[in-house]
Amino acid sequence: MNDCIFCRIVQGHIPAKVIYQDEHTLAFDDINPQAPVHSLIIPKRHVDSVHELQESDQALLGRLLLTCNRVARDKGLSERGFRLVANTGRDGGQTVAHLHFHVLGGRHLGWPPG
Ligand code: DGP
Repeated sequence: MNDCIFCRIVQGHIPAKVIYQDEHTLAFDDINPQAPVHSLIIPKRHVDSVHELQESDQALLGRLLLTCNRVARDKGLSERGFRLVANTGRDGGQTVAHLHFHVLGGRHLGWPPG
């Protein structure tokens, strides 16, 4: 998708601070961090959101969560913990229509979210 910001990051057309990538996933730091650690984990293939995931995406979803875990570990969050967020749709606060998990950590995170 040419008009998708995250597809353009996957293609290398928009710069990003890439932390990790494999065949199917890409992890990079959020441009507008909300915590000392704030990274985004995305599938390289365009999927709009969690809502569009299919049965056939089971392996991709597993890979995405493992990449989240790897990023949290590499960012030093294993001991104190972290939060995974997948904002979905308008009420969920999703602003970029390319499936992504936020990995947030490095400070105590309040609950409930706003
Ligand atoms: P969400 O609101 O859940 O859709 O989160 C989208 C996030 O994407 C938001 O925290 C800001 C981040 N973001 C938007 N554009 C860019 C970009 O061009 N580069 C990077 N690194 N992050 C971006």
